[in-house]
Amino acid sequence: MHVFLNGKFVPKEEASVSVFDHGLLYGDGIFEGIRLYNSCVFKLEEHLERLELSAKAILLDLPMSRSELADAVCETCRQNGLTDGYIRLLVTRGVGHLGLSPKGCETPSVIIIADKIQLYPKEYYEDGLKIITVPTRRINPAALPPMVKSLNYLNNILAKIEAQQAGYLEAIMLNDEGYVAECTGDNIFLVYKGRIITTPTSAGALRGITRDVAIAIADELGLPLDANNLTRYDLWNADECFLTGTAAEIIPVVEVDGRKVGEGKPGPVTRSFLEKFRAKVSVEGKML
Ligand code: PXG
Repeated sequence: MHVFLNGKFVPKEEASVSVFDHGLLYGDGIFEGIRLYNSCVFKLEEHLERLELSAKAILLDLPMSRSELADAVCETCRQNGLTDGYIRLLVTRGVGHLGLSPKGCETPSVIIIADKIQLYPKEYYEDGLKIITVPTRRINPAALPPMVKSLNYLNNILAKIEAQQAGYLEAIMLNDEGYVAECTGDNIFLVYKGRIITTPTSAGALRGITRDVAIAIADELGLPLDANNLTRYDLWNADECFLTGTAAEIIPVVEVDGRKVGEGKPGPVTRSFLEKFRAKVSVEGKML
């Protein structure tokens, strides 16, 4: 495997960064997780746009233009002979001094890794996922906007560990007010009486690229969609529930906090979202 590292393709074993990189020292940097389906980089423009917005939010000047980044992403896939896979694009603050200030960091590092992806096991797409609310709250937007896809994922990792300790694969994170924010690496949707509802970014949800795709699918299916504050009660009493994310795609949820969602199996609306999603992945993006 070859990794794109600051303009060069280097073998995996030699792809290393300095211990003085603020990405390592402080989690100071940003990233995108992108999928490659059938030689199509799904929603590449949208991912690069979000990367630019994250960069602006943390006052980081991207050292490459959008088209240079797009070319580098595609070339990394080609160099590794991939037609399907997962792409991790990272931009760190770069090498600097010990100390929080990014002033001494002269050039951000750009890293692109393209590899095979480990999905949730197939049975979860057929039988659905059981999830649980965890004690760790989603970080307050006034502390660090959850819209920024930063390299600092400890908040989500703690929630993931709590879910795993309880024997679950995924966690629901609430915000400071007790409303549902999102899951650790996925957005959440519910279906209630023919309406589709997801949580608003103001509640602490990332503006997920897959979330936007699901919003477009709701429109195509002619289903009304709202981004509203949701409580745990709303999830417990939903007809259907599903998660969206680059890694998970669209995955049905059949149990929340020990309460069966709907019939306790993936519902027809979720299935139609998944079907529409699968039809989009190898066409709505940039071909290699
Ligand atoms: N919320 C959070 C907090 C995320 O990190 C999503 C929602 C879904 O967004 P997209 O754009 O992917 O639809 C994410 C992104 C992984 C992994 O390896 C997944 C994400 C981030 C980091 C790692 O599973 N998901």
